[in-house]
Amino acid sequence: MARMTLDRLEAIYNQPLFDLLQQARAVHEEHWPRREVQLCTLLSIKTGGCSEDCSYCAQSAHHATPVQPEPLLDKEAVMRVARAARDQGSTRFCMGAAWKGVREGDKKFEQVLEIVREVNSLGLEVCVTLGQLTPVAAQRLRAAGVTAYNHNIDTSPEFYANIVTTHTFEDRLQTIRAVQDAGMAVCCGGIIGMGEALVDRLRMLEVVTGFDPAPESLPINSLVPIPGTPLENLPRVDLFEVVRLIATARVALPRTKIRLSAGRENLSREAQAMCFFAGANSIFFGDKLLTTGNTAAEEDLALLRELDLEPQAPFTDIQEPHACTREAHA
Ligand code: SAM
Ligand code: DTB
Ligand code: SF4
Repeated sequence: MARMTLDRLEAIYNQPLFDLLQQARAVHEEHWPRREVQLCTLLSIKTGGCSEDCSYCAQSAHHATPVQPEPLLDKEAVMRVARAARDQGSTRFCMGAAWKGVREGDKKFEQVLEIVREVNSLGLEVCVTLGQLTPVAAQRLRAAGVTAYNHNIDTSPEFYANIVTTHTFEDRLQTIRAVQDAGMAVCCGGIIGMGEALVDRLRMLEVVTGFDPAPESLPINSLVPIPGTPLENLPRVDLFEVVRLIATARVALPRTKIRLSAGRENLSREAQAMCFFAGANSIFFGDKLLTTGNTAAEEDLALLRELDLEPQAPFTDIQEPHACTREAHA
């Protein structure tokens, strides 16, 4: 699908809510198994002490947050979590590191490659988010078995400098291009509730709809205000704004998995049901995100049961990574 213009996105978003929901639901049912939700486990493999000043982030060294920096986890520690994730029903394992970026040859990067190879053997989709990548680093991650690389644009190009000054929006796009050129799927979304306007949220979607291929997944995070960050006192995003954005994303990106991400802990069961109806088909599963809490796993499973939804079944054949190819999205 071609890039959607801002005008078009506004027209979709601003429909009467039930019209928007009906449109999104129809698109969803055309492209996805109607009851399936992917469970993804998230693990911070290297926490805190990050050189970047992202104003929402608990892990930035620029803000005095409750997070204590920790070194890169060793492979066995990661594998224990990954095996438990698989046994609990997750089909995707996402590892995050609080780095500005990585390049080939770095000792830490080699350690991450080793971890990826091993996690890959478990039959899970493997996603990593390590900051900026060089083209060669991207190729090496792909060769090690990474399915998808998460690199969010987070907001509109216009608003970006209000939340980060240590790198640019264009830097983010450059890494995303390196990921695509290496043949990995792109996981790219953003955060709402950072003081941006509706137009920034839709401009973010506009940029993402212009990716070729379309992103394989789009995380929608609601800001989790972190004490000590410049955004610590911002109010919670209104549920209907979250739902409208999910529905608009579903219409604009029919084949992209939409992941209801940070901030889910603050959503009631009814609110989450609306998000699933609007097109969200993936969640982070497990009691912790990177540094903040998440809904308890048993609560999530109980909610899915009550809504007659099902966790995505384990893959029986993961030989081919689920990366989108340019052809598949032509
Ligand atoms: N350092 C890497 C990077 O910047 O891409 C990876 C880790 S970063 C924590 C991954 C994403 O988590 C961010 O792009 C942002 O969308 C989301 N995130 C981080 N802190 C958040 C918060 N307090 N509330 C909501 N989303 C958050
Ligand atoms: C994404 O978009 N959200 C996840 C994942 N990608 C890496 C991270 C959410 C982090 C929430 C704040 C925290 O736990 O520090
Ligand atoms: Fe946080 Fe990633 Fe920004 Fe570092 S680059 S401060 S880990 S969001």
